[in-house]
Amino acid sequence: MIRPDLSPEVAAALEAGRPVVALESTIVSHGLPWPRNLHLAREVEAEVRAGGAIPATVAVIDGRLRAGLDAATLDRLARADGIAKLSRADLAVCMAEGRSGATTVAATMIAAARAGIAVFATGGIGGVHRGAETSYDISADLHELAQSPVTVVASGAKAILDLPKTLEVLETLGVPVIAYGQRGFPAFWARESGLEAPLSMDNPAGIARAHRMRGALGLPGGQLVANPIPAEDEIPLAELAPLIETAQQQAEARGIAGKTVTPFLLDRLRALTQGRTLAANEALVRANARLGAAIAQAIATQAADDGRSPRAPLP
Ligand code: PSU
Ligand code: MN
Repeated sequence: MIRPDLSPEVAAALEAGRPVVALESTIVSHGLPWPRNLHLAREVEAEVRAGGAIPATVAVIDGRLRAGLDAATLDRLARADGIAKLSRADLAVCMAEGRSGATTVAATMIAAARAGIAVFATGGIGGVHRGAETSYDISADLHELAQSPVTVVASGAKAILDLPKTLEVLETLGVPVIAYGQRGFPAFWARESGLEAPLSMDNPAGIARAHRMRGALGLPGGQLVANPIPAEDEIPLAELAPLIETAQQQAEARGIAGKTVTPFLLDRLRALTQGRTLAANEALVRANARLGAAIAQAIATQAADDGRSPRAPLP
């Protein structure tokens, strides 16, 4: 099986059983505007390091799946010139054609599982879009959570999605959705969505034990850890709701569909909030990188304690 090319630092950490946190690149290439995207990509890596783990940003570069990128490659991804958005369906074609692309949550999970990286931190996962009952727009991220054995730390799903349907699909797929430190399922820019999360945990060691227990049971798939945005950075849902309506209508009016929907809505909301959603987005990704590092550390410690490999079982 093809595994990602690892940077020397990531390879050494995995070999020694030290904690590693995977990071996605779609948020850099397609989720945030230049040059703040490059700045954030670097900051998030620094945050993982400050949390005691090694960052492994994932992308496809000239046909090679890579985990752990040098500065020049991050720069290239941030400029997003000739960089495709790669989910599960796109990955193999992009690699076979020798092209370059940024990985979504789904594609990053595939790479992490094949590298033996147990934990992945990002902003928000894709989910069930509003109007999915007619558009059928449901992110491949949800199915990936049911297939690849990676614990994903995110701030829930963006309120541009249909959150109740997103939770229902995750339940159907058997994905544990664990709110961190509260009962409620967070809504990305807001700490509360008004929905209760199916599960709630409040320490990294417990989440690490649950991750390892899933592997020990032989269950495929990972877990979603939903970490609410830091209180000082949140934008309450009531404030955002009407703006989301507006952005949604603009997307419909322009016939935006498929994989361009999420980037379009994010960009519209940034404009409609004078950049506040962007600042909030940056803050929550940094916080998730920290929590991801703590969970990766706990998994490494527990694995060392019982003398087993810290690597996530391969699918
Ligand atoms: N969350 C963000 N910015 C993003 C995304 C999520 O704050 O750019 C990306 C992630 O890479 C996620 C993808 O996997 O959007 C989902 O896209 P789709 O709905 O097309 O599957
Ligand atoms: Mn979609």
